[in-house]
Amino acid sequence: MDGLDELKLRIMDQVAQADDEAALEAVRVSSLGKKGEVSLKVRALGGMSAEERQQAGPALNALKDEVATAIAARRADLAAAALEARLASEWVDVSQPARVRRRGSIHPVSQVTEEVIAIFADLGYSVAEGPQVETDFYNFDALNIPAEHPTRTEMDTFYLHRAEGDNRPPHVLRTHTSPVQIRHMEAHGAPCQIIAPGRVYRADYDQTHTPMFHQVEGLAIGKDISMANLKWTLEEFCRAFFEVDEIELRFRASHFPFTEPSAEVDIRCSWAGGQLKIGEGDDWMEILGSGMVHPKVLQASGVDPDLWQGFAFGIGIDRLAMLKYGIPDLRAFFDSDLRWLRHYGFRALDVPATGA
Ligand code: 2NL
Repeated sequence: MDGLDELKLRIMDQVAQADDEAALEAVRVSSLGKKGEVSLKVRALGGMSAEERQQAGPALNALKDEVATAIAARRADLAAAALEARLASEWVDVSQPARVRRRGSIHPVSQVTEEVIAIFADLGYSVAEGPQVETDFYNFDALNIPAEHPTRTEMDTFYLHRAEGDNRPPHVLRTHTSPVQIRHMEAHGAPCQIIAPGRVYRADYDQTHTPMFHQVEGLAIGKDISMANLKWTLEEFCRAFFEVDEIELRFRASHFPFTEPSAEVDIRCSWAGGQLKIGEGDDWMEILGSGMVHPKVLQASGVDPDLWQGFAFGIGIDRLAMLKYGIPDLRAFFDSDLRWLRHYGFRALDVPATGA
């Protein structure tokens, strides 16, 4: 048929020139669409004689097929090229390190907790954990704290709300981690050497107190553990924690319901020039409370006080952090101020830094 070869070349050229999906669709409409050049020629077959139709028909059908095939092939090429371009532009190198400026830091409380755990691990202590919401039995009764003791009042202790007529035993936010140790003795008996670090709560807020703070308690129960073992253990701890070879501790008689005898422990220090130095000078600074576990406390924990005895102590973690790292204000500890966290925070690989 006249001009069919020329038409085919022209359409094929348009297909090859179409460089996106929209241009290719325009070529399809102008050739194979309802009013497209090829379609109009197919329609014209109707007005031809049978002879003419027999000759022109197959040639037109062949052209239609070739054009459709060429358009489909071009469409596939364009789609592949588009995917290729997208993959190139959206490529992410997942092996790149995180951006340095946005790296978080280890909170001083976490740092000191890890240090304390590492030091006591070297002395053979394992870590015990327990709930922060306690019954008044584990928080007070088992520790020989009498019903009328002032620390039990709502002035000092956070009580969980109870609906009218709810007669279950009162629950409190633990005021120390001692209940963790009671539960440990109850579950595992004696002997034991554990520390219990964690959050504790007291209704107190001023310059030196926050309603939530951190404590680590220690407990060693055996057949003949004495005050002498307590003194050595605390000296070893202070040497390692403050990274000072020559330290001196002073035991002052005190009173806690859960220990007998009880002692508050001071460490020799100097504040010359407003700078704290541990182990030298003529000042004494109180750092912890301790004593021999009261027989009634052992009894309440299911440990026979006629067979077993031992010592216990309690230290404030937040204050340890302030002393060791020169942090002045306790309240800033829990403000989540990013500038403070960047200044006093530690890098991940500094945990724990015990100087050992
Ligand atoms: C402080 C120091 C202390 C204990 C905590 C304790 C735990 C058990 C039994 C006996 Cl299970 N004692 N812990 C002992 C002495 C002191 O804390 O200044 N507390 C107010």
